[in-house]
Amino acid sequence: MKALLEFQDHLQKSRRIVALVGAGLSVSSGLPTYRGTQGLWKNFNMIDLATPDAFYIDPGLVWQFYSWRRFNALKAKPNKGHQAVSQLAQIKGNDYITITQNVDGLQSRSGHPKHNLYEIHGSLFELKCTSFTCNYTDRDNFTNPLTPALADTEYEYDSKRKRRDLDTDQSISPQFRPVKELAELDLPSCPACNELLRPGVVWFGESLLLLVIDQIDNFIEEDHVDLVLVIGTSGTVYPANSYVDRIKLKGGKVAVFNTDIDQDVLEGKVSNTWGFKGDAAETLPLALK
Ligand code: BJW
Ligand code: ZN
Repeated sequence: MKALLEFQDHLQKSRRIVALVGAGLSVSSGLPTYRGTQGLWKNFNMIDLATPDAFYIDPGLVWQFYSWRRFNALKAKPNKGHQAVSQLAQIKGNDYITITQNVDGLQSRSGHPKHNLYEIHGSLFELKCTSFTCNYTDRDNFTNPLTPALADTEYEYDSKRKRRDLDTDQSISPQFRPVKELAELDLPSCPACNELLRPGVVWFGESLLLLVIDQIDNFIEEDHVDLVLVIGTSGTVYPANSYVDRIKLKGGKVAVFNTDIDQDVLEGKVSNTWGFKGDAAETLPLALK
């Protein structure tokens, strides 16, 4: 309780704030995280699904994975944690940014203003042409399924899940299971040049959009950031994980919202750091009010 009051006092006094968001925020909306026992990478190695090489080797497999992810994200609804973040973003305006690593679009759908939201790993609902000579990009494409062949993937997955739900009478962590081999002709193609389209997400080894990185760097460097909220992320992926240390080094305070938090943080032994353990969809609305 003391920690909560101290945090809320600092939140009130903070002029410039950053929120760094990860997959944990969407868990209570029904979407899995990446790592850990319930994570997306449990059954599949990310090297086989979320790298440019994976797409080059088997675009059909990778498209089935992303088609399934689009389908689940479209069914999911933003939760109270997304809403609390969006409200803070509305109130703080230009002195605030949300950096979300999530590609599910839920933060935006919860009413977050566009000008201070950065989706640094892209979006499941963006499509990009794979040709180097064509810069076709389709944003906010919510078509589902994207091609008739990808429809079968979703149907197969969904019917399996319903059956298993009925058997066990409990909710289960969704897992991706590709159902068939797909040829390039079955996959989304570019309306401008007819080459293969790819999901507009950032894979390992790929550069983040430099314009976005520059804007975030400017926000962090141009003036002192008083507070960084670290929400539902394992902090394993660069460059997202570097922002917290950069802010902390310059004297900013840190508040972590996660189901898994170091005991030292919880006991107040880490300087300038608060920890709020639990589902971020529940802890954020309480802490940010
Ligand atoms: C809850 C909860 C609840 C659960 N409530 N909390 C060696 C080789 C090649 C590259 C590298 C290398 N070493 C380093 C690199 C760089 C690499 C990297 O960082 N690798 C590390 C793994 C070592 N990074 C890159 O390659 C990046 N590009 C780059 O660096 O380019 C150079 C450059 C930089 C800057 C400017 C210009 C150029 C690109 C990284 C792209 C990451 N892409 C992915 C996939 C996106 C597409 C897709 O979705 O399929 O992004 S990977 C995946 O990890 C996804 C996520 O956004 C990201 C972060 O994951 P997140 O959100 O933290 O999830 P989890 O599962 O890890 O954690 C969930 C947390 O929630 C846990 O803590 C739980 O406890 C918690 N939780 N339930 C609150 N209810
Ligand atoms: Zn094209």
